[in-house]
Amino acid sequence: MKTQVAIIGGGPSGLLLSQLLNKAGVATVVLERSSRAHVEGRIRAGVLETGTVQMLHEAGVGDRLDREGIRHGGCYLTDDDLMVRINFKELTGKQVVVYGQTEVTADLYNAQDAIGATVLHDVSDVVINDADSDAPYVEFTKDGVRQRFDCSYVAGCDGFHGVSRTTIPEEKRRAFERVYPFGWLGVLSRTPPANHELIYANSGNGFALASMRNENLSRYYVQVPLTDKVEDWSDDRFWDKLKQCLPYDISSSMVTGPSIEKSIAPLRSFVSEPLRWGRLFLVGDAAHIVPPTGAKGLNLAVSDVFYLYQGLIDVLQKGDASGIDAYSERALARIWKAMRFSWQMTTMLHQFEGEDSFAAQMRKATLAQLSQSETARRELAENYIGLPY
Ligand code: FAS
Ligand code: PHB
Repeated sequence: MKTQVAIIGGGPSGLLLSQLLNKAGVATVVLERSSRAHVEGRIRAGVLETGTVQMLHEAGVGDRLDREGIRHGGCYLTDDDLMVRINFKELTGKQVVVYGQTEVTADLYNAQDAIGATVLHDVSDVVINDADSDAPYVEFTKDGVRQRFDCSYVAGCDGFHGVSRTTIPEEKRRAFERVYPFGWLGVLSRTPPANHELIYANSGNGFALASMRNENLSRYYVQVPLTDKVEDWSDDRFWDKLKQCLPYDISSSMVTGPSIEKSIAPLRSFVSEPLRWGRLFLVGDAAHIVPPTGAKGLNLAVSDVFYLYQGLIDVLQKGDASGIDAYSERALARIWKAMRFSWQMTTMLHQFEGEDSFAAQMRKATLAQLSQSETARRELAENYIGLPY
């Protein structure tokens, strides 16, 4: 079987790339390890940058987002009871949209159905062959049958644990990593959000995040040691911890309820360079991971797609390879800025085990600086709403 672009991974980056390429007349196949139900059931990111909203509209999946997405003109950072509002609209003229990655994925799948795109689920043993030649091909097993697609290019959209990154010979790759000594315990509950805008809380009891999906679906996180397991955390224990981290004005009035989802995600900062090897391109989490403190993970995957998709169209339809030749350098320039912001937000808001009193004072001083300096708030706002592509 032949296609023009073989896309490994049917998460948001793979689906968005497939949608944009197919809309331009480029043939693709998406090879996804999991079932569609499993992919659509994942609960992950919640905040979309302006650029992401624009890209989803360009892909033709912006209608429900416009109807159901919640526009946020700001967010709060807190230090115990000190609440600092970062007014995105006033400081940057822009805002973000709260719309879960779950919904983005569902919209992309429905759009792929509508154009008859080829998305194969439950594939296994994907192997990318001859990526450094002019005739790459991918092999995989589907329904017990070993199959092959010959293609012109391969997009590795298969996340941190996929096969694409490690298809690039180790000696051709450079990895940069910081693993944080804590994770986020996340809870979804059918309760009204504790606040109308997100709260990133730094407190003597650790970090917490109060987010949402809609006016009756709240998403919360608390910092937990990496050794903790979900079964260690009853709902009551979670709500007690969350309330210890949030400002009293918020915790004293918030509505709690049974969790409908509870999971622990580890935090790491990671980049693998370069993003290209021959005719293989790495996209999204296959190339980089950010701690979710800066709400950048999904949004970076989308900007990678922005930098790659037009280049693939140009080389396949006009023979112009300048876009794909520039992809790695252009995408990495934005990736590293988002990496820095996510690392800064994480170190600014979390307690590190064994840290000395000086570190705690630095966190307090950073929050105090934000509360007193419009310049400091503008720098944070510019990064949070998303740096230009
Ligand atoms: P994804 O990991 O979403 O998709 C990769 C796809 O490839 C998956 O469907 C996988 O099944 C498939 N795959 C893997 N190996 C394969 C193989 N060998 N063959 C075929 N298919 C294969 N970001 C935020 O901004 N905010 C958050 O709060 C947040 N929370 C997160 C929580 C968790 C537990 C995780 C893991 C990530 C979180 N992220 C968050 C980041 C997340 O949203 C990613 O940035 C986003 O999913 C990136 O999309 P993709 O690059 O498409 O990768
Ligand atoms: C979420 O709503 O899941 C969310 C929001 C902002 C973040 C991380 C997660 O920074």
